[in-house]
Amino acid sequence: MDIPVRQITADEVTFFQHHGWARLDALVAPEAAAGLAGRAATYLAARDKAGATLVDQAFGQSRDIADGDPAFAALTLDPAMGRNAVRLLHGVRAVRVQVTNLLVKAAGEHGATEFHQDFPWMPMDRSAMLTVWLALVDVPAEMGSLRFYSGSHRHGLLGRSFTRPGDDQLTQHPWLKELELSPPLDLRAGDATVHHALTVHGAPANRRRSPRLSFTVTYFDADALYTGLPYRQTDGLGLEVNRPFEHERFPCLRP
Ligand SMILES: O=C(O)CCC(=O)C(=O)O
Repeated sequence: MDIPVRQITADEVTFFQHHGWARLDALVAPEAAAGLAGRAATYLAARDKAGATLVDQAFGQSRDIADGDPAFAALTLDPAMGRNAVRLLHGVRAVRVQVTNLLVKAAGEHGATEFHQDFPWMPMDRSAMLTVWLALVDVPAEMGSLRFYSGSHRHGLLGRSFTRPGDDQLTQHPWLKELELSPPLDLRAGDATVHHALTVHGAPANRRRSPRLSFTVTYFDADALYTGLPYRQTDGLGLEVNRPFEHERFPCLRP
């Protein structure tokens, strides 16, 4: 299943580097997104709902979806996705896939996604990492499209969230409210947002009856070295500390 991905513009790259996030309208065609939404709904319906973590209360997940599904694999490994990620992550020669995921946020089942950074959990020795969040259905702001604190990616590691109640970034660092909060975004199916792994982001609860469905893929600097930090995804893979992530779990995309 071929899903054409457009090349991002120079203005989008500049906006991302300045703000730590960007909106990428029509990254894929709406018809392609609709095809992916059908597959996503099937996977998400079959997911294990037993989890009761703070993350599980914010959204449901089907992690590593590109490992088993050819359409999501093709999208994840599309050379255009790799080129876009390399351009956004200034100074990076190539990227590897860190993780792919399907997310669902359903009214009545999930609440808001608290404001957090993605990087504090990661066993990489550098923070050049980003996540593309692709709307698979129309996601008006009231369904919980992401919000970002612009420029927060320039404030370094701000600590982990989702470890205990009340550890969202705004509670830990009230000064973040001095930064500009991105506007509520009305996304159409096929539109995406992209955020740096140090950018503080979150999402309100879904206030509509239909579920918010999205696909995410996270890319990181292919030259990053493994630090050995305990992390469920990398534990037991046999990665060597201070060596790159040369492993089939982290396919490399070169522009
Ligand atoms: O979709 C959400 O509500 C949160 C997703 C997120 O935090 C991420 O993709 O990094």
